[in-house]
Order: sequence, then C-alpha cells, then structure tokens
Amino acid sequence: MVLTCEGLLSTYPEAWQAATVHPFLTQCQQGTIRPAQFNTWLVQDYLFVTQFTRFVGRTLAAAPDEHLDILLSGLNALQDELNWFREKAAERSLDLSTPRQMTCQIYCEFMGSLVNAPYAVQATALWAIEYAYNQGWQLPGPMPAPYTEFADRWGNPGFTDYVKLLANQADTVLAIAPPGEQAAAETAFLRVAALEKDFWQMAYNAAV
Ligand code: HMH
Repeated sequence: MVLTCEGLLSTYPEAWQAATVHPFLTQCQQGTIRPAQFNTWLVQDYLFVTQFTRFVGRTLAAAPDEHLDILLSGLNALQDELNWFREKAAERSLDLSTPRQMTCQIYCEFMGSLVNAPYAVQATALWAIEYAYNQGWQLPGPMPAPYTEFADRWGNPGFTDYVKLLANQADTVLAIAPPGEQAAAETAFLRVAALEKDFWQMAYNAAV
C-alpha cells in the first residue's frame, strides 16, 4: 500500500492529537496563559524557525523542478515570519540571543539530520511540521488579543492552502518512493508528532 499524508493521519490519530492539542493552546484561547510561558514559547519558536528555514532551504535543494514554486513561496513567507518574530520579541522586550532549550535543540538536530534523507522523507516532514501548527493554532477556535495574530499566522486560509499543497507534493513523491523510503517517511512523521508535543510542553519548563 502506498503511504499518503492522509493515511498517516488516519493510522496515527493519537500521536497527531498529542501534537496539536495542548493546554498551552487552550490557555491562549482562554486568555489565561501566563506571559512568562507564552514568552518562553515565543523565543524558542523564533530559534526553531531560524533552523526550520534552513531545513526548507535544504528540502528545496532536493526538490524536482515542479515543486520549486511552492517551496519558494514557503521561504518567502518565512522571511516575513522571521522579521515578525523579531518585532514581537521587541514589543515584549525579549532577548532572542537566549540559548535553545533541550527540546528545541533536539528538534533542530532532527531537521538537520534529514539533510541526507530522500526528498520524499523531507517533503513528508515539511508537511507534518507545517500542518502541526496549522491545526494546533486553529483547533481551539478564535483567540483573544494579544494571541489573535499568532493564531491567524498559522491558522489563516492562505496558510491552510499552502499546507494542502505541501501534502500534495509529498503524496506525489511518496507514490513512487520505494518501500524503504516510505517507511522512513512514516518514522519522520511520528518523530515530528512527538517533537511537536514536547515543544508545547517546553513553554512550561522555564521562564525566559
Ligand atoms: C515547533 N513547529 C514548531 N514551530 C513552528 N513555527 C512550526 C512548526 C511552523 O510551522
């Protein structure tokens, strides 16, 4: 049987639920998240996105011609996102030269380790990473200020469409990938799900 993004979600509903439903997000939606926890997440996510941008760049380097357009649109959005993170950090007087927490570091190392993975594995991981935030920030429902713009960044319809295009691209290459590559893509999906769960939890570990 051929692996697809939809197939991964229906085979591993618990892992995906744990990746995308967390008290951190519920508390943002209720306006009860403590600022220190939100700020911890914000700084660590900026540090994550710097490495994620490099991961998308490496994925683009391995992509077939017909996938470049969508990956370039993703990198373009990441340029804006990195600048937006810097603005949000400045508004809150947060120091972005903070060290990465262990979970952030492990996630960044995992993305780095995919440099030698086949493109089908990279494309599946890329889709999973983006879909985790697309769903995570959308599922709780509309969020109050100051969290509205955070929920909108990853929950907006344009981002939802982008994530669907990433799924289509991953599905296209998974359909012709040998069984070993499909198995590696499945492993990468589960790894992303576990790391996403840990990343939400990290916000509660330490104040910035
Ligand atoms: C942890 N996962 C994490 N941070 C992000 N910004 C994304 C995914 C993006 O999509």
